[in-house]
Amino acid sequence: MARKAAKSATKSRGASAKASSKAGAKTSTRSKSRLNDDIGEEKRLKMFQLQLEVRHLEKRAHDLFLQNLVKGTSHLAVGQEAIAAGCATAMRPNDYTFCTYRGHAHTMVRGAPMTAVLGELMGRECGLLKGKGGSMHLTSVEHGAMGSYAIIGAHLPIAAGAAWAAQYKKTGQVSFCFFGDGTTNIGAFHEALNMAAVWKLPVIFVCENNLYMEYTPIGDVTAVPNPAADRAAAYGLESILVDGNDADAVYRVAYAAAEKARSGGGPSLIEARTYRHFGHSRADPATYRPKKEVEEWLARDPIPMYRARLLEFGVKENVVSGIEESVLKAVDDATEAAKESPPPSMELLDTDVWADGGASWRN
Ligand SMILES: Cc1ncc(C[n+]2csc(CCOP(=O)(O)OP(=O)(O)O)c2C)c(N)n1
Ligand SMILES: [Mg+2]
Repeated sequence: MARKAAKSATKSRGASAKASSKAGAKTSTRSKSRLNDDIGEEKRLKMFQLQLEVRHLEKRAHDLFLQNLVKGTSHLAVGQEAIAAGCATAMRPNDYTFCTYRGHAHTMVRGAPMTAVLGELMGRECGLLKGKGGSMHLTSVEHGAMGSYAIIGAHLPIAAGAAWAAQYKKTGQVSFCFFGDGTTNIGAFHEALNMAAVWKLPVIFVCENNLYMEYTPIGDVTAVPNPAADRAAAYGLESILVDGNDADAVYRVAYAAAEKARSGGGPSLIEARTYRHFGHSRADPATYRPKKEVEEWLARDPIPMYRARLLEFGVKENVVSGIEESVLKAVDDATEAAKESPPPSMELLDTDVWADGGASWRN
């Protein structure tokens, strides 16, 4: 649970109330008040769908790899879906997302089409980057997904730069920057946080603490138990620690942080505790993790927990299973469409490689 921000996030919000009263017709009166709280039914169903989309697309990517249809490596976020879904639901369409090589989830939840994501993983022309980027570089500027960065910490100053541009132009945009626990031990993390705090930039740093940096437990190499939350005070920021397997909790802290950023209150640092179900990358069977630890976290799988909450709050079983079926069908359709797309043609070899380096963009 977030220590402080969740409190401010639970203030009533008109926009979601309107949407949820419409969707509330599907539920019993008894449960209505629980379902249609500050989050509301519509946003909850959206978060459920987003989590499922990420889960099934990533499992499909794994299957396609076993069939030798996905080239190169990939880093799955299976188990971490609630963070992407909760944050995306708190964002406005023109907000920015910066993420790491573990970025399929963060790119998809901004609206990048499934076929284009799977096509990119498979190196096909229909891919987001015409098949020339692959798993670790998913980008969709039109959806606000400003790139997946494979150099640890590299994107934190870039996300702060985008926030500075938004502040300067007074656009009201917020920059969301996702990274892992291991990243908190690298210089760029501290440099970006310091600058962002000094300049009160509208940037939200989200540390997805999945307890491991590659094969090393973060606790073995870090002086404090909560690698991001315990360091926030060094930059004059409040300590925000949230259950990263609970989409509602993530949504609340992300929404509060975005409101604060948009109103000139400066950056936030959110630490979301979670766990990856697979190894670091597909080359890693993850045998270094204690069996009990794995079992405890699998029992806290964000998706079954969220499904149970929806039913408990009064959403009908057929509504929930309808979403599940439609997501599976969408992943099947996207897989077939991506398979039908050819590899990039030779003519594409030198397109989108250089930015227009001329005076047009400098001025
Ligand atoms: C500057 C730099 N150093 C080392 C690496 C190698 N490397 C790739 S992933 C990784 C671990 C990162 O762990 P974390 O930040 O917790 O992210 P997670 O993979 O758990 O999402 C490392 C050290 C790198 N990519 N960049
Ligand atoms: Mg990690």
